Amino acid sequence: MILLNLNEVLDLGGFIIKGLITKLIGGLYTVKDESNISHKLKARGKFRHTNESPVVGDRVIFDNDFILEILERKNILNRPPIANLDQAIIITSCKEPDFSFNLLDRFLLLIEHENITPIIVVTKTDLMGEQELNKLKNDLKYYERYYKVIYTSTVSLEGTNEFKDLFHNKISIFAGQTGAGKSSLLNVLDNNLNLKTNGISKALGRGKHTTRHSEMYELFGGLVADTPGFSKLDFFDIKEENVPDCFIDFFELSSECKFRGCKHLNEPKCNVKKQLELGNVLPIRYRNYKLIMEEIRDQKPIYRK
Ligand SMILES: Nc1nc2c(ncn2[C@@H]2O[C@H](COP(=O)(O)OP(=O)(O)O)[C@@H](O)[C@H]2O)c(=O)[nH]1
Ligand SMILES: [Mg+2]
Ligand SMILES: [Zn+2]
Repeated sequence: MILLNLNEVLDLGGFIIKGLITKLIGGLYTVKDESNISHKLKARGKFRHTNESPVVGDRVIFDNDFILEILERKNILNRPPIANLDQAIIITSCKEPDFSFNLLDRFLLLIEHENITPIIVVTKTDLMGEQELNKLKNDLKYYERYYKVIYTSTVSLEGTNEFKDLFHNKISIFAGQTGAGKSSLLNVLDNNLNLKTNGISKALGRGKHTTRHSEMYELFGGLVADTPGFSKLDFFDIKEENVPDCFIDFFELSSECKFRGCKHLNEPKCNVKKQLELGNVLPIRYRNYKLIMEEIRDQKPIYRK
């Protein structure tokens, strides 16, 4: 990536300015400059010859027609491609689809691996009976030691006030399974957004291609990207040896493991396994960790261009 000293660039003339990509659709970028004016631009041809095409969230240098340079990225999520994220809002539903700790732990791994702060949102609380919901909340207390957890419903409107202060000056992504309620929640948080939801698009006969392009919306003083839903959560970009530190509860406990680099599987005097036996680690969390470690060990490399 070519890094430019912005002051030098601005000295070159008045036509070159700095902005943030907020939308990409069919090769056409929307870039907002520092006065919040939108520009419709294409990427300069040279990006085609590198693997570094500009993506939504990139801060870029541009002229009247083209994006010229990408400024240094803080991080990048590959699928969907979004750069410079401050936080990821993991949307998981109580029902339809059923709550899954496995899915939650998979999302947490992917997000922690990119050094993005996760926030856990449990949607559709109206669809779960009181007893079942209380049990779920009790299990999720374990996660609350490390992460913010919010319970919401677009029907009862539970929890929707808790979002007001979350987005200010931040770039956030709504991540979660298709149908978990991402777009619906965004619509409730800001009725001007009018995002398509599954229910509505089905009624229009458009099937499930609800959120195709990448776009960020202004919400409570920040920018939020809705995503098409990750139906395939794979770990091809993650190395087995990096997984233990991405489980932040295990990372905290690992200072008391006998071996440095302990994978918390078969090593003797492992503090994670000890705390699991003592009931201080959520069993389903450890089970998911083992499944993910096995999956990453067994996965075949895939070939990308
Ligand atoms: N009962 C109930 N249904 C919801 C809630 N949130 C979303 N839904 C429904 O769940 C379906 C999928 O929602 P959508 O926002 O499109 O999910 P997305 O794919 O994650 O964006 C739609 O039919 C919504 O009406 C909720 O809080 N309660
Ligand atoms: Mg959606
Ligand atoms: Zn260990």
